[in-house]
Amino acid sequence: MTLLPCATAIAYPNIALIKYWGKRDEALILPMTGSLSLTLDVHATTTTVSPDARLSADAVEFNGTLIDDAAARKVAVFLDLVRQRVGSRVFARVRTRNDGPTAAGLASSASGFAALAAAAAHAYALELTPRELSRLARRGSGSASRSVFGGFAIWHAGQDDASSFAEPVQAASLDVAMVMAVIQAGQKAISSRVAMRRTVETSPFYPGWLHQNPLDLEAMQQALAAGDFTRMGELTEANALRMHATMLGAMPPVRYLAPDSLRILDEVAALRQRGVPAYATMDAGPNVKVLCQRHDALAVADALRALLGDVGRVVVAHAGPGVRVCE
Ligand code: 2P0
Repeated sequence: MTLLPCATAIAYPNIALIKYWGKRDEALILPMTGSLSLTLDVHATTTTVSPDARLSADAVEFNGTLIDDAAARKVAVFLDLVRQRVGSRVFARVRTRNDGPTAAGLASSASGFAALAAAAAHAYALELTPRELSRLARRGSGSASRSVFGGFAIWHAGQDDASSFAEPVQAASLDVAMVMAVIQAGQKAISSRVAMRRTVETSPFYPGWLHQNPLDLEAMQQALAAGDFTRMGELTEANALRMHATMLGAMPPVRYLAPDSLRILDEVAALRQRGVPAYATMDAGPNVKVLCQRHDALAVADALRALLGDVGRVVVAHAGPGVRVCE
């Protein structure tokens, strides 16, 4: 087999409108329920994988610094999956750069593993269809399965490795924006992986989530097909709050939302009162993302900036592309 000298891939984060929270199989990263997201056009991850027969282990560089921690081990375990499939024993140099904050509940693992999957598959000459690439990215991080695709993507829960993949969802319009209020750019206090497990194992509200989430997913698909923005927004905000409610019921409770998160939720409600359709969603961190129509994005961003002052940073994003290999 001829190894290419290196391959670089670029991927973007995605924000789930209908969330993934909880695994059925931790090793294969099979989710309890399906989810649906919007891939963004900001905070890209660019990753280069260079197999090198002289290496005695994978060498992982993150934002210019060689790392040797849990994140580096996750990368090495992921590369093992690729090497097993092509029968290679050659380690690789991995250089990755995040334009946005890392592990702050802003979907850096989604862009990270989507980029790594595409770059590694290319570098080790593993030919994959987009669906197979989505399944591979899922093994690194569940939400990465969705960042393989641009725009709206649905990740089917599936029954097994073969049936759990994401694919694009056709929407009547992509004229939406996601305005992100970054109130904390540092690493989250508890990883989503640990928080999910605790929620599944201890929250008495989790069965309610398992009942409701497929209904929300179905309703969201209908809203997207109909181009019904109001319905999309209502479902987005309700689903996010349902996810946080289920984790608040865990023991010990998992609380990602901070006082500033709630202030933003109030401001989003006030925007709606003033006739601007805007809806909030929050992930595994205190940052709030506001879904609105493209023509309202600057008004929403101005309102959030006025509210936050020096406390945070506001970033306007739109629908972005799927992962691509650049060399
Ligand atoms: C999501 N999140 O649907 C949900 C909503 C956070 C809240 O997917 O354990 O990094 O690597 O599969 O994908 C974040 O969790 O978790 C996430 P793993 P992941 O976007």
